[in-house]
Amino acid sequence: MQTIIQKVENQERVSYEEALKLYELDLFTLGKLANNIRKEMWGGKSFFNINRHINPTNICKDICKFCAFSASRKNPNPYTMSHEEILNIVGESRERGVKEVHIVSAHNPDAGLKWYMDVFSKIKAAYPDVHVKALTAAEINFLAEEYHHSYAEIIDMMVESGVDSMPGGGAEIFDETVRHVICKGKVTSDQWIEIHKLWHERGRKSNATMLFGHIEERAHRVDHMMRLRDLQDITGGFNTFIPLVYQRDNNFLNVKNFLSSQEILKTMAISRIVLDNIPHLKAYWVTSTINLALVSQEFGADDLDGTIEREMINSAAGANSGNGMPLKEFVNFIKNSGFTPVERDSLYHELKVW
Ligand code: V47
Repeated sequence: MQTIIQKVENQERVSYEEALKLYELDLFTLGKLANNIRKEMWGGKSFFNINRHINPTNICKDICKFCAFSASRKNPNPYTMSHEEILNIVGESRERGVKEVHIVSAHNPDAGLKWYMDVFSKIKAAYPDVHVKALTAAEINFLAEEYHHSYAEIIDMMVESGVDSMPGGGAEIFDETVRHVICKGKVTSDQWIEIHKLWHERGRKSNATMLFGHIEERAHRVDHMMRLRDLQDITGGFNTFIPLVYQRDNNFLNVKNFLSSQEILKTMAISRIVLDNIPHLKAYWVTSTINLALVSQEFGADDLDGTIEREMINSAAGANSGNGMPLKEFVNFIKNSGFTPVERDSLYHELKVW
């Protein structure tokens, strides 16, 4: 173990086996290693943005067992927003200072490709200064299959319609055996990687998530990180890694054991150590709770996402995020935990130190 610790301290890259072994370290030694990396990269800054999540439809042709958002017998309230509704939300949010809209939908076969794409050009025409982060690799795969296009063609349409960056959703856990159980039939791991690669090749940025704390094992998490690190070596297109803690309510995945805070913090710390080529690590307060997100700042995380305003995917599964977080409260949380809140834009340009 001492050799691995030495390697991390010398900022040498750790292997899959070494990363897995790091889980055996006590939490505080591991945290210190990750915190040193975080401090070297970002000092005491904690980044956030003023953003708004919009989830325009919950009608989905896929059946992911962990999902409580899509309309099903556990959530029998199907909806699809009109473009007018979405534009009104963007306009009102912008008035309140929102600079990014994060738009993610279910895979709705009745909506049409035009419904998915045209809303972005309408947003850009009305509010050119609002950053549009939209369409996960899972949605892109759905649109390509449903409407018989290549990924490259869908990505062309996104660029033409004004999508600025891609969110990291749909990655779940790359290991194929776990994926088969939790989200059979959805975008495969290789497809997810291929889509992000194509997006990066256009000079665009994206994020990468990992859904953990369900039926996966530590080895699957490390494997997930390794596959992302390999792609990032080639493209350099990921801005942020976002570990999403599994939420248990209203879904069809029968998980009995939930992660301890210690295991969540260890996973944050190991991801900071392994993903030496991804600049930011996001503690997504929606799924970790704000308390643990604040603690995560000392375990490698330098980004707390944002104010969000409204969130429907994770809150459907039990997260306390339905109404976002007031800006003042958010900023004070960061300050009171000893860090400097730095408002950023979607591409991590610093806008204001609060
Ligand atoms: O892909 C679904 C996850 C994701 C559950 O890119 C669940 O900046 C926990 O990707 N428990 C969507 N998670 C959210 C997402 C995201 C969030 C914040 C920032 C960014 C970014 C991306 O939510 C899905 C899925 O992995 N999810 N159900 C659940 N029960």
